[in-house]
Amino acid sequence: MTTHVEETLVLVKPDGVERNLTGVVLARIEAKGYVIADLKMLVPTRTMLEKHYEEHQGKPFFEPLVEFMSSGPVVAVRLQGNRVIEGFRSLAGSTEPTLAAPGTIRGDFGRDWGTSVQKNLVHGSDSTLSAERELEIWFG
Ligand code: RTP
Ligand code: MG
Repeated sequence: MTTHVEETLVLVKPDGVERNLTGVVLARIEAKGYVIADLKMLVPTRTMLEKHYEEHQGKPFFEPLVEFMSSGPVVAVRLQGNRVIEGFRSLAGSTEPTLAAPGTIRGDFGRDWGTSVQKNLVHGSDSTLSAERELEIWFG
């Protein structure tokens, strides 16, 4: 497969930061060989989150999600690497920790079992378009 260097936005969500899993997430990212090009910790504003999650506006989990994401500090990472968009999502594992494979971040550390899938530790952009849009929101 040809080299295809991309950038993506990774977030360690408030549950990940609170549970002292920031280091674990960064270690897995670095072990995979990805480059941390920028990194910061912040409590995101409602305005940022409404933009970030605009595709989910109107869904029943939107409000609780915005509430949760603004409940504490988040670590935002600008990540670079070969096919890193898909690659990071495979490191993260399935959205629902119940179904996430062992060896993935959510599979190994996720505890948000059941119907509400909110505290799943990390976010990763899902396409080049999303990555560009989201990096603009979080890093300008
Ligand atoms: P992410 O955007 O966080 O990387 O996760 P994803 O692509 O795997 O999941 P997505 O469908 O984009 O959903 C974004 C986040 O919303 C929360 N969520 N809750 N049914 C629910 O209660 C529900 N569905 C999604 C999760 O925090 C998910 O990561
Ligand atoms: Mg998503």
